[in-house]
Amino acid sequence: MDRDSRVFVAGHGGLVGSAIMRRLEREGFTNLLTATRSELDLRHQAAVSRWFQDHRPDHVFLVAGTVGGIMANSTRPAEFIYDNMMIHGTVVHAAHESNVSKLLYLGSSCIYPRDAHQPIDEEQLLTGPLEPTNEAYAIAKIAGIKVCQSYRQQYGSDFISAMPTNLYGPNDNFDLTSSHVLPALMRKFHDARSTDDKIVEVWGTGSPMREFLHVDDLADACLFLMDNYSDVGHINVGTGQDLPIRELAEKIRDVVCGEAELRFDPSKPDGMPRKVLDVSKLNALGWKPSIELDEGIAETYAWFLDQLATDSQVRGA
Ligand code: GFB
Repeated sequence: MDRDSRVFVAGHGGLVGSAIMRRLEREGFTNLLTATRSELDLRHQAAVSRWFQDHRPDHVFLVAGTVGGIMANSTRPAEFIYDNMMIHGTVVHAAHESNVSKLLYLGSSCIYPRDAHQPIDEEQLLTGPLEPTNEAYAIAKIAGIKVCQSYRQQYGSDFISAMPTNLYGPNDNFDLTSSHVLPALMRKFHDARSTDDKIVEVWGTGSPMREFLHVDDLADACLFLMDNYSDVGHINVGTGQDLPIRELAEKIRDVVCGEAELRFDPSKPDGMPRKVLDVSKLNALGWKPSIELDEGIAETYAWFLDQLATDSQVRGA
């Protein structure tokens, strides 16, 4: 990407979009295009096509969508499938219509079968049934990959797909009903600091294994892929290392509220037993993450405290 390229970050206000914006600004990109939800409803094809005709982006990071943790996915499947299928379709189609030179579409590691062989390589897509707690979202994300591939196949569009593992970092959602595990536990331990019993409820059994990537590492990978990857197949983005939820909870406790006690609630869903990505394809291209989980947790909590102290603009807190 040239520094004067017109770059549209679809979803610039979210966890991922805001990290990509920070990175592009730091790299000296000057023609950054954004649209708030009230300016442009990405689910409406006519509006999206018109916006692309008016703004003429050269590069697009398609990182917009309705996202959430295990509970939001299980209880709001209609929103997850409708919003995401529409957004992926409208943006890719408009990018094709207005001759965007390259588009990067971001999916999720939940596209892989529940019983996938671990670590999960890219070839395991569509080889078995999906995890039921996020099936609707996963189907939309798989459709996004296929939309990009179909436009490449029929029109020669340079549209690529990256599948990140579970993400965390600044600008995450800390609302306990819709967030992912890492911000949820950070918030719960933070709240426990001001209670007498200091008990923190952890959903499920604590045994599911998860992999976590700092969103600044993901942003770095997205820029890297925009410049260095143009294949039809999707590519995994992660650390290749996972840990049980119990250990994650202990790590967060040690940073936020050392004296807190964990209480597991097995009536809440565990979800996928394990989903660690095989990242050898990305590593072979020369990319690796640089932020260790311990460092990332400490830094994210510092950001959370800073936000609370300054303007309280923490989603869900
Ligand atoms: O992060 P999370 O919601 O997403 O949950 P998934 C990960 C694990 O942490 C599950 C447990 O086993 C949860 O039961 N957990 C423990 C908690 N305490 C909590 C808590 O307070 N809040 C939350 N949210 N979880 C999502 C998918 O699955 O991952 C999406 O639903 C997407 O489709 C996303 O792919 C990345 O990893 O289970």
